[in-house]
Parts: sequence; structure tokens; C-alpha cells
Amino acid sequence: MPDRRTFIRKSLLAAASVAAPAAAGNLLSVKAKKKLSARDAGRPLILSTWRHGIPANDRAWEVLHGGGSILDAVEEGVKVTELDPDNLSVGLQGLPDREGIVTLDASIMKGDGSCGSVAFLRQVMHPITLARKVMEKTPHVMLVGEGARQFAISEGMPLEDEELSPGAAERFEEWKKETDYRPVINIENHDTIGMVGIDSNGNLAGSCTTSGVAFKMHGRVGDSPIIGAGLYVDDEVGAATATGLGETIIRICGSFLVVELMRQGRSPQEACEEVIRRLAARHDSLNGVQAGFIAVNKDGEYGAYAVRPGFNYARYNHRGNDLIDSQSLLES
Ligand code: SD4
Repeated sequence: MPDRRTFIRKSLLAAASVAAPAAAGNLLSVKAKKKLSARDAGRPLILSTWRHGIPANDRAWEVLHGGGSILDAVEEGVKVTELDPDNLSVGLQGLPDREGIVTLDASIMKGDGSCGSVAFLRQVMHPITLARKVMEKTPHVMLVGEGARQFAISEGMPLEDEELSPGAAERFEEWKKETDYRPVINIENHDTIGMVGIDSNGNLAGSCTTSGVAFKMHGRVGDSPIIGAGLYVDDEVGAATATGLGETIIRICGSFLVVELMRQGRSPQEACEEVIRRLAARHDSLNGVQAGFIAVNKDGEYGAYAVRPGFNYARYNHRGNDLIDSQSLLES
């Protein structure tokens, strides 16, 4: 019987002999790829979660093509959603917590590892801009609650009044009658915008902003402002962002995991699928759970996957801006 060391050596030799032709193949494909323009390789590309990603992508594309950086694009893009009066899951018009107070979470990240986030934030119209200021103007990554609000004031960002939007006020009144103060998990309540983008030079950035799960406990923070959970970006590999029930996404460091799986060779689609399988394996029941990921890699390839049907995302590339239905693990 060969001992373990001999076995390992033999295996390595065998691997090397099959690796040689594969390496030649890689070389060919690298050369072939070099001939492709950035446009053919799928860059630039902007992806964002849900239907409201369409107008957000429009703005991001406009910023990028107007000479803005990919970071400017992902910030300006999601600002459209933060102001959308019809969106009850992003921005100050979103659904409140169970005390009737709207609290916002947001994060932003560049492919070089710079990142910033805010959580449990009140009265600020553009939490994504405040997250960027945390990244660029403080030595920190994350500011929360009153500290984040004070930072907004010190940066000259006006505080808005705390009156609920008409849509949110109506839903809050209904919820109070029906639910006896229990935080609800409702698969229809997911509308967070997460956006990832790559420019024609391969620079990546991402953003994520939300009012969080509707009627949550006061003080609850979801995945969206947690770097690695709701958003992760690495210029060497790619970027991913998440939507859905934040608790399930935080437990598996979802967006970081998508990027790490791409680093290990998975395509964005394969990585999103594996992470949703991991999420499912970590939970005894997926009753009422929706979660979804979108991802892009260095070459501008992209993918998406969700726990259940209903998740869609907007893709803007040289062919235009389309809404795509994601595949899912469950059938309903
Ligand atoms: C959260 N992930 O706070 C967010 C909610 C969400 O689409 O994605 N809604 O858990």
C-alpha cells in the first residue's frame, strides 16, 4: 500500500500532467479575451434588485457615461429609489418599525476595500450619501442611530420631519389592528435596493439601501448595512448584494460568501445558487422567508438566485436596461 505522502506526490504529478493542456487552453482563452472589447465582455454593467432597479439603473448609467466613477454611479442610482414615493421599503417614505418610526440602513463599498455604512438612522433623506461620507470622511466603517444622525448634521445634511408617508401611515394603521404588536415576516415586504456595477476598466462598486423589514422591533438592523452580509465588493473578483430577510443573510455572511465562491472559480450564477442552498441548509424552516442575491464578476458576467419565485433584478449593459426574473430554489 502506498503511504499517504507517496499518494499525495503521485496525485500532484497526475494533476500537473493534466494541468498542462488545460493551461494551454487558458492561454488561448486569455488571448481570445484580449481581442474582445470591454463592451463584448459585458462591461460596463449595472445590476440592481427588483423592478425599481430600472429607473435606478438608468440614473447610474447616465452618471457613468457622463464621466462619473462607478462609485458615483451606484450612489446616484440608488438615490432615485430613496426618493421614490411608491417604494415602501427604501427611504423615508418606507414602512416604519412597530413604534411607527422609520429607521434606515445603507452601505456602500468600492472594489479596493473602502466601505462605509449607516444603520438605525432617522430623518436623513439619503442614507447612501451619508454611508459614503462615513467611508470618505471618517476613520470608521459604520455609524448608527443618534451618532449617525449627528454626523449627518455636521455634514450639513438637513433633517427631515418624521411624519409617515401617506402609504406607510395607512399600512401601519392596518398592521396595528391586525397584528397585536408582533413584528411580521412577510415575503411581500421586500423591496430593498442593492446595486452592483463594473465600469469598462473593471473597477467595481456597490450600494445597498433600505428601510428594513416592515414593523420590525425598534433598533433592529438588517443585513443591508453590514459589509459582507448585504454587500461585498472586491476588485480582484467581483461584487454581490442581497435582498430579503436580513437575519437569514447575516447568518451566512451572504454577499461575502458569494464573492468568495467566485474567487474559488464559480460563476456568479453558480455562486448565488450555492449561497442560497447554504442559507436554506442553515434554517429549519423557510416558511415566509424570501432572500435573493445578485452578483457580477470581473469579466462582467452576472447571476442571480433567490429562495422562492418572485425575485427580479434590473440589468443595464450595452444592450439596454431590462428586468430579469431570477430563478429560485423553491417552486413557490
Ligand atoms: C432587511 N434585507 O432589512 C433587508 C430587507 C429587504 O427587500 O431586503 N427588503 O432585512
